Amino acid sequence: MKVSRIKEGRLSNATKSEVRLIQMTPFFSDKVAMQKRMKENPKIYEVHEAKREGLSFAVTTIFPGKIGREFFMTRGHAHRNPDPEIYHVLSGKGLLLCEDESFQHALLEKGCVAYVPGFVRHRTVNVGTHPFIFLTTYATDAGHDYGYVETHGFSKIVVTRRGGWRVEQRVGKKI
Ligand code: S6P
Ligand code: ZN
Repeated sequence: MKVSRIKEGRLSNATKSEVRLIQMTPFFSDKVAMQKRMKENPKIYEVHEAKREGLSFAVTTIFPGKIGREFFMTRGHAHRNPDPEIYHVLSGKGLLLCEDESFQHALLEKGCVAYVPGFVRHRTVNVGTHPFIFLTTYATDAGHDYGYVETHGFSKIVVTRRGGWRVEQRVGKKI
Protein backbone atom coordinates (compact mmCIF):
# COMPACT_ATOMS: atom_id res chain seq x y z
CA MET A 1 0.00 0.00 0.00
CA LYS A 2 1.19 3.50 -0.80
CA VAL A 3 -0.48 6.59 0.63
CA SER A 4 -0.31 10.02 -1.04
CA ARG A 5 -1.33 13.33 0.41
CA ILE A 6 -2.94 16.28 -1.34
CA LYS A 7 -2.01 19.75 -0.16
CA GLU A 8 -2.83 22.92 -2.10
CA GLY A 9 -3.01 21.02 -5.36
CA ARG A 10 0.22 19.12 -4.76
CA LEU A 11 0.12 15.34 -4.54
CA SER A 12 2.93 13.50 -2.81
CA ASN A 13 4.51 10.38 -4.35
CA ALA A 14 3.60 11.73 -7.77
CA THR A 15 5.18 13.14 -10.93
CA LYS A 16 4.60 16.81 -11.61
CA SER A 17 4.13 18.28 -15.05
CA GLU A 18 3.15 21.78 -16.04
CA VAL A 19 1.56 23.16 -19.16
CA ARG A 20 2.31 26.69 -20.29
CA LEU A 21 0.76 28.76 -23.03
CA ILE A 22 3.37 27.75 -25.60
CA GLN A 23 2.16 24.14 -25.33
CA MET A 24 -1.44 25.26 -25.76
CA THR A 25 -1.14 27.02 -29.13
CA PRO A 26 -3.38 24.52 -30.97
CA PHE A 27 -6.05 24.74 -28.27
CA PHE A 28 -6.93 28.40 -27.62
CA SER A 29 -9.03 29.98 -30.32
CA ASP A 30 -7.85 33.62 -30.24
CA LYS A 31 -4.45 33.47 -31.95
CA VAL A 32 -3.85 37.23 -31.68
CA ALA A 33 -4.50 37.25 -27.93
CA MET A 34 -2.22 34.25 -27.60
CA GLN A 35 0.65 36.00 -29.40
CA LYS A 36 0.34 38.97 -27.04
CA ARG A 37 0.82 36.70 -24.01
CA MET A 38 3.53 34.50 -25.50
CA LYS A 39 6.47 36.42 -24.08
CA GLU A 40 5.05 36.05 -20.61
CA ASN A 41 4.13 32.41 -21.43
CA PRO A 42 1.88 31.94 -18.35
CA LYS A 43 1.45 28.62 -16.64
CA ILE A 44 -2.06 27.46 -17.51
CA TYR A 45 -2.22 24.32 -15.37
CA GLU A 46 -0.17 21.68 -13.60
CA VAL A 47 -0.76 18.01 -12.97
CA HIS A 48 0.60 15.76 -10.24
CA GLU A 49 0.14 12.21 -11.43
CA ALA A 50 0.56 8.98 -9.47
CA LYS A 51 0.75 6.05 -11.85
CA ARG A 52 -0.21 2.87 -10.08
CA GLU A 53 -0.73 -0.67 -11.23
CA GLY A 54 -4.16 -0.79 -12.86
CA LEU A 55 -5.59 2.43 -11.45
CA SER A 56 -3.86 5.81 -11.57
CA PHE A 57 -4.83 9.17 -10.12
CA ALA A 58 -3.84 12.76 -10.61
CA VAL A 59 -4.47 16.19 -9.15
CA THR A 60 -4.86 19.00 -11.69
CA THR A 61 -4.70 22.69 -10.82
CA ILE A 62 -5.94 25.07 -13.49
CA PHE A 63 -4.92 28.61 -12.65
CA PRO A 64 -7.39 31.48 -13.03
CA GLY A 65 -6.98 33.51 -16.20
CA LYS A 66 -8.02 34.05 -19.80
CA ILE A 67 -6.49 34.17 -23.25
CA GLY A 68 -8.56 36.83 -24.95
CA ARG A 69 -12.10 35.98 -23.84
CA GLU A 70 -11.40 32.28 -23.37
CA PHE A 71 -10.79 30.93 -19.87
CA PHE A 72 -7.70 28.90 -18.95
CA MET A 73 -8.39 25.22 -19.56
CA THR A 74 -6.76 21.85 -20.11
CA ARG A 75 -5.85 20.59 -23.59
CA GLY A 76 -8.50 17.87 -23.45
CA HIS A 77 -8.29 14.33 -24.71
CA ALA A 78 -10.14 11.03 -25.10
CA HIS A 79 -9.12 7.67 -23.72
CA ARG A 80 -8.48 4.89 -26.20
CA ASN A 81 -10.00 2.26 -23.93
CA PRO A 82 -13.59 1.94 -22.70
CA ASP A 83 -12.93 2.43 -18.99
CA PRO A 84 -14.59 5.49 -17.45
CA GLU A 85 -12.91 8.14 -15.32
CA ILE A 86 -13.95 9.88 -12.11
CA TYR A 87 -13.46 13.61 -11.46
CA HIS A 88 -13.67 14.86 -7.87
CA VAL A 89 -13.44 18.61 -7.29
CA LEU A 90 -11.29 19.71 -4.35
CA SER A 91 -11.58 23.48 -4.71
CA GLY A 92 -12.51 26.27 -7.05
CA LYS A 93 -15.11 26.40 -9.77
CA GLY A 94 -14.95 25.09 -13.29
CA LEU A 95 -16.66 23.42 -16.18
CA LEU A 96 -16.26 19.87 -17.40
CA LEU A 97 -16.85 19.60 -21.14
CA CYS A 98 -17.61 16.23 -22.68
CA GLU A 99 -18.06 15.61 -26.39
CA ASP A 100 -18.59 12.71 -28.74
CA GLU A 101 -21.51 12.91 -31.18
CA SER A 102 -23.04 15.45 -28.81
CA PHE A 103 -21.64 18.15 -26.52
CA GLN A 104 -22.36 18.45 -22.80
CA HIS A 105 -21.05 20.68 -20.05
CA ALA A 106 -21.46 20.76 -16.28
CA LEU A 107 -20.49 23.33 -13.67
CA LEU A 108 -18.42 21.70 -10.95
CA GLU A 109 -17.58 23.10 -7.54
CA LYS A 110 -15.91 21.76 -4.40
CA GLY A 111 -17.40 18.39 -3.47
CA CYS A 112 -18.76 17.54 -6.93
CA VAL A 113 -17.99 14.11 -8.34
CA ALA A 114 -18.39 13.53 -12.08
CA TYR A 115 -18.30 10.42 -14.20
CA VAL A 116 -16.74 10.54 -17.68
CA PRO A 117 -17.54 7.53 -19.89
CA GLY A 118 -14.77 5.88 -21.91
CA PHE A 119 -13.89 7.23 -25.37
CA VAL A 120 -15.60 10.61 -24.71
CA ARG A 121 -13.41 13.69 -25.26
CA HIS A 122 -13.15 15.71 -22.05
CA ARG A 123 -11.69 19.07 -21.01
CA THR A 124 -11.89 21.18 -17.86
CA VAL A 125 -12.07 24.98 -17.73
CA ASN A 126 -11.50 27.31 -14.77
CA VAL A 127 -14.33 29.85 -14.79
CA GLY A 128 -13.56 31.17 -11.31
CA THR A 129 -11.11 33.61 -9.81
CA HIS A 130 -9.21 31.00 -7.75
CA PRO A 131 -7.32 27.87 -8.80
CA PHE A 132 -9.67 25.08 -9.92
CA ILE A 133 -8.30 21.88 -8.34
CA PHE A 134 -9.61 18.37 -8.89
CA LEU A 135 -8.63 14.74 -8.46
CA THR A 136 -9.09 12.28 -11.31
CA THR A 137 -8.96 8.49 -11.20
CA TYR A 138 -8.54 6.45 -14.37
CA ALA A 139 -7.19 3.21 -15.77
CA THR A 140 -3.38 3.31 -15.97
CA ASP A 141 -3.58 1.97 -19.52
CA ALA A 142 -6.34 4.45 -20.47
CA GLY A 143 -4.36 5.48 -23.55
CA HIS A 144 -4.62 9.26 -23.59
CA ASP A 145 -5.27 10.50 -27.11
CA TYR A 146 -4.78 14.23 -27.72
CA GLY A 147 -4.72 14.06 -31.52
CA TYR A 148 -8.39 14.62 -32.31
CA VAL A 149 -8.78 17.60 -29.97
CA GLU A 150 -5.54 19.12 -31.23
CA THR A 151 -6.73 19.10 -34.83
CA HIS A 152 -10.51 19.53 -34.41
CA GLY A 153 -10.92 21.20 -31.00
CA PHE A 154 -14.24 21.06 -29.17
CA SER A 155 -17.29 22.42 -30.95
CA LYS A 156 -17.78 24.98 -28.15
CA ILE A 157 -15.55 27.30 -26.17
CA VAL A 158 -15.98 28.85 -22.72
CA VAL A 159 -15.66 32.61 -22.62
CA THR A 160 -16.17 35.45 -20.21
CA ARG A 161 -19.46 37.29 -20.44
CA ARG A 162 -20.66 40.15 -18.20
CA GLY A 163 -18.38 39.09 -15.37
CA GLY A 164 -19.50 35.45 -15.61
CA TRP A 165 -19.04 32.70 -18.16
CA ARG A 166 -20.80 31.47 -21.26
CA VAL A 167 -20.45 28.42 -23.48
CA GLU A 168 -20.57 29.46 -27.11
CA GLN A 169 -20.13 27.90 -30.52
CA ARG A 170 -16.54 28.05 -31.76
CA VAL A 171 -16.45 30.18 -34.88
CA GLY A 172 -14.39 29.12 -37.85
CA LYS A 173 -13.03 25.82 -38.92
CA LYS A 174 -10.16 24.36 -36.91
CA ILE A 175 -8.50 22.50 -39.81
C1 S6P B 1 -6.62 12.02 -17.03
C2 S6P B 1 -7.52 13.12 -16.59
C3 S6P B 1 -6.80 14.37 -16.05
C4 S6P B 1 -6.08 15.19 -17.15
C5 S6P B 1 -5.55 16.51 -16.61
C6 S6P B 1 -4.87 17.37 -17.67
O1 S6P B 1 -7.31 11.03 -17.72
O2 S6P B 1 -8.47 13.44 -17.55
O3 S6P B 1 -5.93 14.01 -15.04
O4 S6P B 1 -5.04 14.45 -17.71
O5 S6P B 1 -6.61 17.25 -16.05
O6 S6P B 1 -5.63 17.46 -18.84
P1 S6P B 1 -5.01 17.03 -20.24
O7 S6P B 1 -6.16 17.07 -21.20
O8 S6P B 1 -3.91 17.96 -20.57
O9 S6P B 1 -4.47 15.61 -20.04
ZN1 ZN C 1 -8.98 11.75 -18.97
